[in-house]
Amino acid sequence: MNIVDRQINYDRRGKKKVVLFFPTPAYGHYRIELGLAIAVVAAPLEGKFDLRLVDERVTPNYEQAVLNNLDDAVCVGISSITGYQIKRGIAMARLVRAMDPEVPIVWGGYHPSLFPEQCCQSQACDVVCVGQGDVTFPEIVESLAAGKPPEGVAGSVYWTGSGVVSNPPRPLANINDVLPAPYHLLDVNRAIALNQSQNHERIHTIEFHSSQGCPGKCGYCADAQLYQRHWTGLDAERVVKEVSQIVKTYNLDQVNFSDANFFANQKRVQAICEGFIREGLGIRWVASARPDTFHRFKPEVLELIRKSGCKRIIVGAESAAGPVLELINKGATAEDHLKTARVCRDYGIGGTFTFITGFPHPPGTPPQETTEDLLNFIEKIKQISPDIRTKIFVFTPYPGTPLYDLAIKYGMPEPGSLEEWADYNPATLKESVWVGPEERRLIEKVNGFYYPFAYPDSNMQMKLGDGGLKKIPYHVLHSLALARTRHHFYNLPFEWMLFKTFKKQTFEPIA
Ligand code: B12
Ligand code: SF4
Repeated sequence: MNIVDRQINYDRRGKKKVVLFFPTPAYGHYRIELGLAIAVVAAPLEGKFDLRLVDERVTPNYEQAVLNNLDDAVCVGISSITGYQIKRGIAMARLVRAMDPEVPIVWGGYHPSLFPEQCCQSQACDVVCVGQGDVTFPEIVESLAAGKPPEGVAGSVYWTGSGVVSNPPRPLANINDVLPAPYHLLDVNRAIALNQSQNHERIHTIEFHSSQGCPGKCGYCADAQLYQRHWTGLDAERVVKEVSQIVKTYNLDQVNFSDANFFANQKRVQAICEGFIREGLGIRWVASARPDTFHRFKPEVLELIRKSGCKRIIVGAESAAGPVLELINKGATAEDHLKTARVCRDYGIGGTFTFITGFPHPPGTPPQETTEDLLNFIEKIKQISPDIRTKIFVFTPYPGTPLYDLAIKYGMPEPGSLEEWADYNPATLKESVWVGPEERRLIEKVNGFYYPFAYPDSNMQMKLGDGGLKKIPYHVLHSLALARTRHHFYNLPFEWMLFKTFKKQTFEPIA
């Protein structure tokens, strides 16, 4: 079918349902992080429409949960980031089309926001909500319910039989004007239960989004494109109130902040921590921090961060080589990473430092930093505190970022349609020209096995602790792994092969 053949009907007068679908976001094994995006965009429609939120990972019979509601649907909304989530979104869109070709399909999220026109060229998508959806999506729905396409709805782009129409962009909304995320529209208890049964989580953990955007300009990060380097945070009191509510409602032990940069404003962080302590929340929390700012926090604030339950910060260190840090515009140095590691150690705050290998460089030239170089630097961090987790990722250039443009310049082929983007993700980019198969295997070994065993965190230490014959294998693996990481010798990894045969799951989740 080509684009003009669609049987879409934008006149949705008399329809009452709004169906929102959150496809599985990533290929491979990830813990379930709530699909907050579809809840946030649905919030202003509560009470006016019959809302059906479906998460592929969580909702039982998710296909039927979408398809059974099409007869009375104003539209079906689909959320997506670049890569695998598109694949799953397209699969659902095809089922929707086959069942009822008239229902408009609206896409939103990072990827459609970067390529709205290209998305609308696909049979899987009629309308794109560009950027924040909290105001734009309700306006799209109201327009359809009034019998019209989203003509004039700022921030929307839509297909018509004669081409794609792009409305003017919508200015960024202040996050404080946005309604609280309606967790009750998602099946939170089931997501928690699934994380416990599938991901071996012993505690109740869910996500909270307390700010948006980031003033940073890291060359690989998609955030700047969507939020234009503008950071806004929910007022501290609102964070404390809403977090307290979800903690009580879902009997939570831990809250993971999914903010791009939770620690952007020291005063706000201080007030949030004071609020958590005042309310006696007694939870653990985890959030992302920039390596150049966290170690500059005042000692009394760092103390409050620990006291209020901060179990771990996630630090995007990415590299330790000056030229690479410059290339990626990190705004931090290797010394910043080490200082942040010392602060974590001194204040009893856990840390996960993430690194990236395989940044683009001109064909025929050597990389400015190899995985071996990263491993040398990781050793320095482990010497500061063995409790700090580390993880190396293989670089994937994300569209809308300067490093993506560089990768294209150096010869990376560019996907040309929504369907082609569906196969673009780190797990399938095995042919990445900047990281060979040997290096990939090395990364797999150190991430999932050698570092967790060589430098056991508190979980692993429990297993290594005294008593019982069962501890013996852990002690043997620990000694072997320690010797290997110290001497960078990973050939003939017999213990790793053995481990992989018996244990399906790798150690050390990021949070
Ligand atoms: C939670 C999360 C995940 C989760 C779930 C992903 C998801 N789709 O939510 C998991 C752990 C699986 C994940 C994995 C990865 N992630 Co991630 N992740 C995030 C994170 C931290 C939070 C997303 C979130 O929940 N935000 C809260 C909601 C409310 O905001 P939102 O999603 O932006 O939604 C708003 C709009 O986009 C829009 N909207 C969104 N959906 C919809 C749907 C409709 C119908 C409408 C109308 C509007 C709409 O309205 C919402 C409200 O304004 C973001 C960073 C960030 N802080 O945003 C990165 C981010 C989304 N991840 C990213 C990346 C790169 C990854 C990984 C590749 C990382 C890695 N190295 O492994 C992997 C693998 C992904 C893959 N394709 O294979 C990038 C995405 C870049 C891109 N071009 O898509 C981000 C932006 C990080 C970054 N700054 O670069 N991630
Ligand atoms: S600090 Fe993090 S969120 Fe901010 S620009 Fe860099 S990678 Fe993106």
